[in-house]
Amino acid sequence: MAAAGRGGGRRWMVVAPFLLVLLQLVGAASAAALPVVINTWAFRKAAETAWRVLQLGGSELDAVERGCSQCEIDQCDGSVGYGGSPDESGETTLDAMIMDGDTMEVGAVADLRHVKNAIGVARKVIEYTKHTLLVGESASLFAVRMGFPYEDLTTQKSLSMYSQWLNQSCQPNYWKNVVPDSSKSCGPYKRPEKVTCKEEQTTSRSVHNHDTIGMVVIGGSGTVASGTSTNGAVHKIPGRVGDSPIAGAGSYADSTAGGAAATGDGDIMMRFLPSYQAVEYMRMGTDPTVACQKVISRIQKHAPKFFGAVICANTNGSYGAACNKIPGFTQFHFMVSSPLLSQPTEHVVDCI
Ligand code: SD4
Repeated sequence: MAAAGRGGGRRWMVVAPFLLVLLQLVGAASAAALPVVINTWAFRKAAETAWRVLQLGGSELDAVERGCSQCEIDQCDGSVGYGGSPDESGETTLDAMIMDGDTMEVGAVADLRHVKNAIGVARKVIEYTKHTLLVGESASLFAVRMGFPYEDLTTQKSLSMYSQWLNQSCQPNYWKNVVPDSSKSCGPYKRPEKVTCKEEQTTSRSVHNHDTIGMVVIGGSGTVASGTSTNGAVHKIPGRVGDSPIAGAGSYADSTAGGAAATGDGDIMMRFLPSYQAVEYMRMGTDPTVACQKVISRIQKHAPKFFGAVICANTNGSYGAACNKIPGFTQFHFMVSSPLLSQPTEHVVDCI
């Protein structure tokens, strides 16, 4: 035994330096897990743009802004940027936010009209105001003062979506308990003389009518930034604002814990502040995938059929996602860029 022990000791002396080098390599590998860029859906060009910005020395906020702007330019899935999701009057309006996880500053715009680069305007809210959220035409005026062009967001596609919707008696829509019966005819709607509370009608949410970009960037030193951009929900009631521009709902960033972003039925999801909640779970040491799953299950308890997904990343560079399983939506695709991947890579999770 003793001889074996001495032999083991000699072997150890030989092996130790190699082991040390190996440990250093492993250390380097985990350090190399940063930076990380993660974004909702398979929006590859947005992921590539954000990653490139970081590689060229841009800040985490720059990466989020440019990545989401890319989707606004590309009109990702028709649900981001101009020419998508016409509201009940046929207009496209935009919601966006950006958050700095170092300073906890947020810039956001909601119901933004006539300006294409919503997340660009949101960034200007951080840079040039002491506010957090600007809305509607007043946000557009602010944007123009910041140098953004004032232009029509309507396209042939959004016009034809709108006229098709009018031709099908404005179905589906987001009204309930009104006269005339909103499940059969167009408005204008009014409150009925006598309120008979009916069961909540199912809304127009289909899996394919909204695919907001939400992005989280964790820089090499652990600085977190996050952001979102969307044109919201198709045929929404004018004035409707979703979860995307709301800090803690659409996204949340805190450089002492991590970042998260949400996509899906904002009218439901924003009631639960899922991005804030996910970051708080990660702060307590919960793995990002589990953090995402936990916020999805919290919403599920109240709204089992909600459409939605969340992405999560912590300051070590670990990441994950989760989604609520409903018919037609059983898997969620998202993009990840990291030094451990040779290129921005599409990931998929099974919904729970
Ligand atoms: C909204 N959450 O306005 C956004 C839309 C979305 O995937 O995320 N679509 O409700």
